[in-house]
Amino acid sequence: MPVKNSKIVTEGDPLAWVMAPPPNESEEQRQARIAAEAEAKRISDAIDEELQRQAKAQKRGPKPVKILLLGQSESGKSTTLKNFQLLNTPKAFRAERASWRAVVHLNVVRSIRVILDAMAEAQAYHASTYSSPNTPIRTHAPDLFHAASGSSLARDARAQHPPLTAEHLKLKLRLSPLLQVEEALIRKLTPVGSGEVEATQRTSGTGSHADRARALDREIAVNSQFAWKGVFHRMMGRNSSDGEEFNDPDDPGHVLHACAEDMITLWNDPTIKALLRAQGIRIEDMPGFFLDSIARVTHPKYIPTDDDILRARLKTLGVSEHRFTIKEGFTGGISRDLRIYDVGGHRSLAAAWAPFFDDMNAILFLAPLSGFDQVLAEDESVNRLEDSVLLWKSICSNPLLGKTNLILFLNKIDIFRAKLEAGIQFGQYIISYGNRPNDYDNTSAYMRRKFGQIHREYSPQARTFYCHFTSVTDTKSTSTVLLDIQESIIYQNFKSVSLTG
Ligand SMILES: Nc1nc2c(ncn2[C@@H]2O[C@H](COP(=O)(O)OP(=O)(O)O)[C@@H](O)[C@H]2O)c(=O)[nH]1
Ligand SMILES: [Mg+2]
Repeated sequence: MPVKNSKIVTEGDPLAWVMAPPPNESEEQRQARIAAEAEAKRISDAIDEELQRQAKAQKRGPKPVKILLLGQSESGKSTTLKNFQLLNTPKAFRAERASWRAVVHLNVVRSIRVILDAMAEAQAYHASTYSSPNTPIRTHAPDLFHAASGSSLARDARAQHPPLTAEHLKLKLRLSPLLQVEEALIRKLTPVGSGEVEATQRTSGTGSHADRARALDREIAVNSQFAWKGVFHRMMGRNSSDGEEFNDPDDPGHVLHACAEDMITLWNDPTIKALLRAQGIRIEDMPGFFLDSIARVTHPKYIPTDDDILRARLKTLGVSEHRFTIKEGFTGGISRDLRIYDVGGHRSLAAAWAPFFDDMNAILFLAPLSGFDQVLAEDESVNRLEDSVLLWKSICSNPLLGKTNLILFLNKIDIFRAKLEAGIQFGQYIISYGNRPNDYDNTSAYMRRKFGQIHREYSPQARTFYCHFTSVTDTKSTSTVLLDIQESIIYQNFKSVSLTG
């Protein structure tokens, strides 16, 4: 405690005696002493401040561990984030279940719309060949699901459109209310003023190719800052998490429920299946595929399962940060902050990634192998897998990221496998592969080598290549990989802290 009045010497207080100024102090000495005391106080205060700061920092825990998710649109970034949530905060993840119900419904309606549009195209084709057999077949391909160089194949196949019966057309008519449901759901997800959205209003629907391409290419996108989950929570009954019926009369789920049987009939119809095949459309590989579970997901008491939430597709725009606290044995019981950054949007938003680059502990890069026979929705001249390779190259070679751990997920291997098994030729799209065997083992190993080579050649300095074959819609296998990643990143962080002192 500073001595307030140094002239008073208290008997029996040795400290006061030591601190007391000498009895015959000159003015000069007094000034020097006061200056020395002031300096001592300044130092003491500074130490106190530092101790307080350290105590606060200790309360906050050590520096957070940051992981950035990167990859082209639809590569599986948001799905990976959902896996992190399921792994670290399962209760919070499940509390949001009911909100995902509307997204699943939107996905169902979208798939049905793809079928209805394919039917419209078949009708238009038959009408035109009937009235004028020489009318050339229009081949504008909504190439989301078409072969990159397969337009001519698709054209030949389209000439074999199976004709639709009156029964089909009746089904089509009965399902038309679903289109209004889609609009209602989109309106709820993107209310006026919810910020930047890329709303997919259905075009007036003349059934033209241009309309169809527009409708297929443009997808509803929600700004990551918009609390869309709250919108759907309000629609539920009080006990909805226990399977209580959704009690809002405006709930679009009612129309879906009423249309369920017709949707099932349509999806299982052999002519419709042949029609989709002829047009080169594989709905089962599209994001948000639920047509094999229509009865379940349109049930009035339906609450999405973990798997459903992982399969549900909702495109987000903007960057969102998600925080978790990890308490694991391997951290010695200390809790660590984990922050995951999900970057939504198209390639054009890649510039928005830059500010998040330099202080990341790791970048988790997703490259969906299944995209080998697809082109980008935003640029039909670019093959999706090739785009992933180029993006990977730019991340590897970025000098700002020279010291960042890069973890590669060669994703969507389930769809990749299914495509190879369906006879789609890898070498037809990835020319350098040539005519090597069209099986999973050879093709996947080839791509792993390709990505690894780029990593080796373009990294500013040598670093380890971490690569996993994943299907991030599979929670079980993904959780093992993510746990491993979390642990090793945290461990590395500890290592670097202890090395620097
Ligand atoms: N079958 C399958 N679907 C996947 C896989 N990864 C993601 N998806 C689906 O692909 C769609 C797009 O994924 P999303 O995470 O939204 O991609 P993002 O645009 O990168 O955030 C979603 O419907 C996912 O359920 C996968 O490994 N297998
Ligand atoms: Mg996303």
